[in-house]
Amino acid sequence: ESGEGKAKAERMFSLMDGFLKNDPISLQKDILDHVEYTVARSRFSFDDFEAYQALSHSVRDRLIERWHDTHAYFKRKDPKRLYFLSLEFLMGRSLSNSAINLGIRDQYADALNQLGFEFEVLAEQEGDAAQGNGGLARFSACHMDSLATMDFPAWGYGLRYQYGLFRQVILDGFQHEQPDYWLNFGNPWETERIPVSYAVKFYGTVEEKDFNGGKCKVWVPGETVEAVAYDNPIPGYGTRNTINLRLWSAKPSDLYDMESYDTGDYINAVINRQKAETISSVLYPDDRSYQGKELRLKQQYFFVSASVQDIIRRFKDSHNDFNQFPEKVALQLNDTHPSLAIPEVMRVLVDEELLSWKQAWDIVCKIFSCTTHTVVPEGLEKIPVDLLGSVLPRHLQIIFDINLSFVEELKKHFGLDFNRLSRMSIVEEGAVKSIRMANLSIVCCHTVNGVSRVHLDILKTKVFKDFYELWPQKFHYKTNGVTQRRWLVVSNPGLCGLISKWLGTDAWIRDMDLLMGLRDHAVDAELQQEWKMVRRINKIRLAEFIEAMTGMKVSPDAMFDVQIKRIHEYKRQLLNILGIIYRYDCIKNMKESDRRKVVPRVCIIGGKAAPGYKMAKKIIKLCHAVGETINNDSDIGDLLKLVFIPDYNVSVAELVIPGSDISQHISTAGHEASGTGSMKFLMNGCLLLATADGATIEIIEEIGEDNMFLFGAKVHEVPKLREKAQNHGMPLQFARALKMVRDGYFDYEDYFKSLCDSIEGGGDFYLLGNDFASYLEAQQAAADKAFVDQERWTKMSILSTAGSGRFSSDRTVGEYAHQTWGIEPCRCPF
Ligand code: OX2
Repeated sequence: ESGEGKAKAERMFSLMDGFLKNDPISLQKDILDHVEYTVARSRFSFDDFEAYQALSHSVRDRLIERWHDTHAYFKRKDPKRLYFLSLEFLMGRSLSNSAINLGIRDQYADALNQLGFEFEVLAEQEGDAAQGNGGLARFSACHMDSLATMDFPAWGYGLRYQYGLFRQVILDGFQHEQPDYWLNFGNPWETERIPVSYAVKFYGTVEEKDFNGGKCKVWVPGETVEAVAYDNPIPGYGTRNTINLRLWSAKPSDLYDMESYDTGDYINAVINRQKAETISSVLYPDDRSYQGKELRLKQQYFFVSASVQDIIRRFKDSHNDFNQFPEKVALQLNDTHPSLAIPEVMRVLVDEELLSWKQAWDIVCKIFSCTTHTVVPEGLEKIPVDLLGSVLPRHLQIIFDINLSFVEELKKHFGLDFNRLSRMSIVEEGAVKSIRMANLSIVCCHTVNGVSRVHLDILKTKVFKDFYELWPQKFHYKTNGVTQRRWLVVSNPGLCGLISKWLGTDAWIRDMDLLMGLRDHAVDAELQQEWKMVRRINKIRLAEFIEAMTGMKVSPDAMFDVQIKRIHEYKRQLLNILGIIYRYDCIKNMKESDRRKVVPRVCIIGGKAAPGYKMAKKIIKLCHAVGETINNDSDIGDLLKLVFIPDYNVSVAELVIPGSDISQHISTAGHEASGTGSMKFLMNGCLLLATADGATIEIIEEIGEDNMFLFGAKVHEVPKLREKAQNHGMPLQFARALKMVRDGYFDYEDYFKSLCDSIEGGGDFYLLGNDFASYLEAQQAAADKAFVDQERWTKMSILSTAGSGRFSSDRTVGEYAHQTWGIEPCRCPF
């Protein structure tokens, strides 16, 4: 810069005190200033919540500082950037994670102590940011953490929902949903960017205009909504890099329908404007069934359109040749939810930037990649053509045009194989003509990634078989991972300290493979002792939590057996509950002398059911009904307890996982694309009781079959077994447990009838009957027996943690960066 600009910059710089300081006095001053000036309370009188608010603003200041530096650095270096588009981000709480990643958690804890507060207690004040459903949304959150930590120049883009995932309230054992108006108490982590806003158009018509001797299309919208950016800094660990998660919120647009004001109906005109905001109001709580709803479509397009405009604006800030676009931009689609980005980029390039169709198409084919999380064809998103044509008329034309060339290519490749053409076409003919979003994504993305090795096999041989035959080179997998920063460092400080002590370094927090070093100490008596101690403290903490949530007292001496995840038939919580019923029945019929040999167990189940998913809701009720009987049976006492933890979310997981002995990942083989819960338990030294499904197959390779409890049918056996299940009866023990439910042993027999029928009358699609015997065996022979031998158990536990390195999202993101996105680290200097 020269002249006036330079003088101004120098003056600004001279007014700066330097970077924010992190010594205890500066931190205390900072917190108190925020109490006074941000929270507007007196520094002489404020409560825990106000202290939390002030504390998080103080942390936020530090995030913003680094975030400015990071983006200034990115701008200067102009590396290829990754844009990660996802309709869901399940971030959970931010305070501890941010303070730890900034490397100043302990300094804050000291500073707060001197003010008479405890960091941990204040951290509990924060609500959960639940802008997503489950695995897919945690995938986004873990990836953001890894991208920042590994210094990748990346941005996350999503939607800022006013209502996150519903709160689950249990009344008389039934799930009820309550809205999660999470912004009620403010959100100190976000920054509203009023100037960063874009008009997003809907409805209307497409007109043809003369242009340069030819024709061009002009979309004349019927509605315009403003997308306003909310920025959420994502700090990396052990680096100054702090990247951005930009979430869009819908606001009425100034361009909006001025006409209605002339009609005299002013009040209604204002109310109508207000309706624009509904686009970003609520997260859809069904995580794998899509009904082609108009609002959902508008949500998808809204966030995609704003993001694409933002990305193109950033590119144009420093480039004027779109041929360079693929060298500077990689766009990652998290499942098919953001796949409208494809026709949107085409539209902007052709209609607005006036590139030729061919030029635009070449660019599109180079920039997009996607991850699919789906295993079954029924889970694939479809949008009815009529709906798409009405909401996004120009996009429908573009999709048709893409499909036209695609079908031509197919004909060249496969000849006139009409069955194949109709299966592969982006447009599905039929009662309701629809657009298949997965087909659109595969056609336009250069890479399609599955989330585990077996998932890719299923994609290649079943779900996308035709496409695999056409483009084998497009299909890859990157086995999922989770971030050890949140799932170990934040949630299990005790174990974390122990690991660092025994490895002699905390470098594993950025390099999880180092955990392998623990293998050398797995049978060391001293480590075993310390390991048990840490795990016991975590169990006590969990027992206290259970008492606080449910009023039930459980003993930390018992084995804590946990299944926490969304409630789904394929995840087989029902198998777990029937196993518990069987165990209960056995204990009940035992002689007193045999009872003494029983390993006491606390079975813990948690998870939400989609509000419209009847079977899943019945499973929740069954869990409560069975718990009611068992927990109040004086014959049973402490030998068996069944606890349902309500309102399972990220923060609950952070508390439950470190305190679990065993965790269950028992989906019918071939149904869980990956599963990431298992990885969190594994890191925390909790043993897995699992089927060989999804990423578990790869976990077995890392830790060995001996260090977990494996059971059940294998993926390739499932189709045959299903046929068999149709024709054969149930194993005895299984039939007995089921009969107890059917006969009303736990009451509500009418309500549970359809649940029982789904197994007995419905051919047992998820093979509960088939897997029951081997499930019980794994539970009794393996788990119960192993638990009695605490030395062996602890060894298995240490080896689980030691073998979890591969399941860090750092590894996953590294593979994506290298193999799919073609991006390099860009580390902001300190
Ligand atoms: C989930 C998958 O069910 C799960 O197996 C996987 O680990 C996770 O995504 C992350 O990849 N919605 N959620 C998922 O798939 C869909 C669709």
